[in-house]
Amino acid sequence: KIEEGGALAQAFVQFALESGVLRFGQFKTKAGRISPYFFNAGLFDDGAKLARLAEFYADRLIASGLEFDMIFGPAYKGIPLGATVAAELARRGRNVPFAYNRKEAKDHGEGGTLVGAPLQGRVLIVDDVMSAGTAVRESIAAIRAAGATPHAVAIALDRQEKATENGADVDHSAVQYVRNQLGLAVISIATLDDLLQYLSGRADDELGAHRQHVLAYRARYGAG
Ligand code: OMP
Repeated sequence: KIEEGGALAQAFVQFALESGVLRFGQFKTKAGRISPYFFNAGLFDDGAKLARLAEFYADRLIASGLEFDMIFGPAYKGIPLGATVAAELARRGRNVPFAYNRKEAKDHGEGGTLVGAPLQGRVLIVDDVMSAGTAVRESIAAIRAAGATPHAVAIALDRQEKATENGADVDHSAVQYVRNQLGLAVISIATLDDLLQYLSGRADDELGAHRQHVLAYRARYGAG
C-alpha cells in the first residue's frame, strides 16, 4: 500500500517553498490554465537541493514497496531528476539501470533519441509534475516504442487537476487516468491537497493569503 500525504509531504512543501521552487502569482500552465501557483523543478539548482530532492523521491519509493527494473528520465526536466534518484537509490543499496531521451534525434555519433541503459523490463518514469497529463503520455509512448513496459511514475507534485483529452477537460485527473486506465502505479511526494493543508496551517501569515486563490483554482480545474 502506497502511503501518501503525511509528514513527508508537509516537509516537502516547506522545502519547495524555501527553495523558491513553489511560488504564488499568476502562471500559465502547459494546458493553458492560469494558475495561482507554480512548481518549477528547474529551481532545485544546486547540489544540496538536488540531493535533498532525491532523498524525498527515494523515501517515497522505498516506502511504497514498488518493484521496478530501471529508471527513465524524460527530457528535459526528468533527466537530472531520474539521474539523482538513481544515484540516491544506489547509495541505499538499490542499484538499477538509468536511461533518458533527447527531444531531437541525433544524426551522428551514437544516434537516436535514447541515451543510457537499454530500455527493458518494468520502467519507472521519474518526472517533476503532473497536471493535465500530456508529458507522461509521451514518456509512456516512448517506452512502449522501445519494447519495454511502462510500469510506474514517480513525480514530485500531483496537481490533482482535470486531465485533457483532445483539448477538452475531462473530470478525472491525469494521475487517476494513468492509475486506473493505464494501470501504472503513480507515486507522488506531495499533492495539491498537501499544499492546501500546509497553507491552512499558515492562515495568519502572508502564505495563508494565497490559500483562497488556490482553492478557487481547485474549484474550477480540480479533478472530481
Ligand atoms: P502536463 O503535461 O499537462 O501533465 O503538465 C506537466 C508539465 O507542465 C510539467 O512537466 C512541467 O513542464 C509543467 N508544469 C510545471 O513544471 N509546474 C507546474 O506547476 C505546472 C506545470 C504545467 O504547465 O502544468
